[in-house]
Amino acid sequence: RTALRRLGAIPALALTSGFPLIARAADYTLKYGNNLPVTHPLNIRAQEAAERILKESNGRVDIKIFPNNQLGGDTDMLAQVRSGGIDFFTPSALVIATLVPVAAINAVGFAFKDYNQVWSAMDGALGAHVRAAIAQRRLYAFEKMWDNGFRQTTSSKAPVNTAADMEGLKIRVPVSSLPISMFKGLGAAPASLQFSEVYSSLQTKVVDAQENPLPIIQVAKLYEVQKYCSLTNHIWDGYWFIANGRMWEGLPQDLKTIVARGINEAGLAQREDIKKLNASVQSDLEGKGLLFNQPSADSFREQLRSAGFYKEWQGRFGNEAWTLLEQAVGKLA
Ligand code: X2X
Repeated sequence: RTALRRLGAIPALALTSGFPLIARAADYTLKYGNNLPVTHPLNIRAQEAAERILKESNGRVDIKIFPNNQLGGDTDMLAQVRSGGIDFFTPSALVIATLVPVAAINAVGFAFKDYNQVWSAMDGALGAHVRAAIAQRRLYAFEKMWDNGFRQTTSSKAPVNTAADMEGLKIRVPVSSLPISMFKGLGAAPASLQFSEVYSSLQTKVVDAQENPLPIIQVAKLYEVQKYCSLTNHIWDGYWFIANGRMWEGLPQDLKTIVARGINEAGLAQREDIKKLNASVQSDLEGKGLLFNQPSADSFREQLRSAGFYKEWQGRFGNEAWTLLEQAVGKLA
């Protein structure tokens, strides 16, 4: 990576050949891929972080962002960040759980009551437990998780008011076993699809429903192909900002400090952006024609309990992780 710059090849060529002096190449040109439209706060704050890191490193670290599934869907990007084809990726907890199963623990249905519970768990012992499991796969997870949000249910068919309304619902969920298990437990007919396929699969009625936080429903324009939005708040979901382990270990300590500070502080700002958006996004989406309803969590929780969902996932996550979750949110089953 640094060979050209050490030889001084680029500036010399630029001067002697009469071309205008070009900026010298960074020591580390790093690729970051994600699955969200450029207008989502995750991309806006990541862009700011990249600019700050370029400046604070005096041009040595240049992070290039590839948003909106430009480099492939989540499954592809997860493979690429493992192989080193890309340097950074922000998988949702549901997505990285295909590699690190315990990472789905924050997505247990109806576990978190509010953001105070979420951030004290994810910035505390539960988040540390998950980060350690991610590190075992030779990926580095930055300390501060970024917010996706509480997931809500949209449909082109009918509002969902109680668990009974889930019966037979053809609903898209991320490619991840926890939401499949959960929606089956609720009696729905879930289908796993990459996020890059969601808009078209709703448009062509491959599925009738999907579930995502309101800011995503807004920036991905899902209101164009959905009629009802039920505020089920069934899963809290966040993004782990991860780096390829070999790349991260090879970065000099001073640059690690600059990059980690830039990314973690941008993550904290991004959480605030989502919080502010949450206050206004519903009325924006109502203006675009989406019809809202606010179900109570009771019938869903009851149905999941009797379907054995909590017991099953307690077994799959193991008692250590489950205890950390229950310490944050109270007894689940
Ligand atoms: O795929 C989704 O639904 C999304 C965008 O929320 C995730 O990244 C899991």
